[in-house]
Amino acid sequence: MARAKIALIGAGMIGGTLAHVAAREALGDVILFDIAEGTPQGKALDIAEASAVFGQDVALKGANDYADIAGADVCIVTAGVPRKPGMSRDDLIGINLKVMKAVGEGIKAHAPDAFVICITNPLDAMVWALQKFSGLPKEKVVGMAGVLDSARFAYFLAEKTGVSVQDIHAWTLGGHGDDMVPMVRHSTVGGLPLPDAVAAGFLSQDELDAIVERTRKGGGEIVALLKTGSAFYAPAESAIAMAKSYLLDQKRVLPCAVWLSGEYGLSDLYVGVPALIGAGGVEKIVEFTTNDEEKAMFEKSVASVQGLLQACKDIDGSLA
Ligand code: A3D
Repeated sequence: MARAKIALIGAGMIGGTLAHVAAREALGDVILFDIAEGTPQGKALDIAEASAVFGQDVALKGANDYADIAGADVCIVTAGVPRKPGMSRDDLIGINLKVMKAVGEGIKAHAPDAFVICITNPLDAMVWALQKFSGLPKEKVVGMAGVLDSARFAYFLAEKTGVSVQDIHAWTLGGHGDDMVPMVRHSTVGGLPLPDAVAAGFLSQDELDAIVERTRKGGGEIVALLKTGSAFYAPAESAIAMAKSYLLDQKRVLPCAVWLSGEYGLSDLYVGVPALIGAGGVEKIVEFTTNDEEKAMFEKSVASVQGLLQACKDIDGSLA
């Protein structure tokens, strides 16, 4: 059987890491596409040479022409600019919206059957714009943010409680911004919902509150440390988990930015909720029950996303 074809649109920090992980895991042949000449070719050749060490038979190619993504099964989009210290994700909207238009048109022309995962920020608005510009079916265009935000939440919980990350299930919902909603009642340590884990002495309420706050600002913490860009290892791993669920029809339930049409009482926008990803793309959306406090936090986060969508419509009238 032919190997899957994975097109990575954007060959920067996340794009290069995606190529490395996809090749090591032999998920498929990799096309690294970028407007910068030499970067995708150099990274593809470097990883191809590494494949002789890690021993996987996959092909890697760098490209500056969209024709090279033809027939891709999966496209992962990181094209655009990341934030620097002092910037919010929303500051990127003007530049990255134009990039989404070019990328959307490229995918529409050359890889219309692909499952598309957007990572470019501000995420919930960029994935919405990418779906509109590409015209691909809504269940085949998703945004990666929740897997990353939930991974940060899970890691901080593991670090504090001393429980293996494998036995922690953490969930964040809402938009990918500082008002995202870490779902304390739905997240578990060793099977115990977090309020029960506090009662059982795994961590104190103050420690849990601090972890929730650190999760919300987790992206900014890395930006402040790196100074030259934003996180790339964990974002790449997160998108690979989503791509794998699609390619291998794993039907994992992962928090992703997906198109809502009535779920959670919302329509016509992308926002982070648990979604079942299989060979059909987004096959099901899981609706968590929310109490009044969670509902209010979710609504605040959704209002931020709606503000970003309005900003996109103001910049590009074709989106209105
Ligand atoms: P970076 O290393 O700058 O790579 C971006 C690449 O995009 C560069 O190689 C550019 O040359 C390329 N590029 C720019 N314009 C185009 C274009 N029109 N067509 C093709 N390629 C183009 O950034 P990065 O990889 O660190 O981050 C990429 C994006 O992901 C940024 O927008 C980040 O803000 C975002 N990001 C999102 C998350 C989420 O959880 C959603 C996490 C971390 C980063």
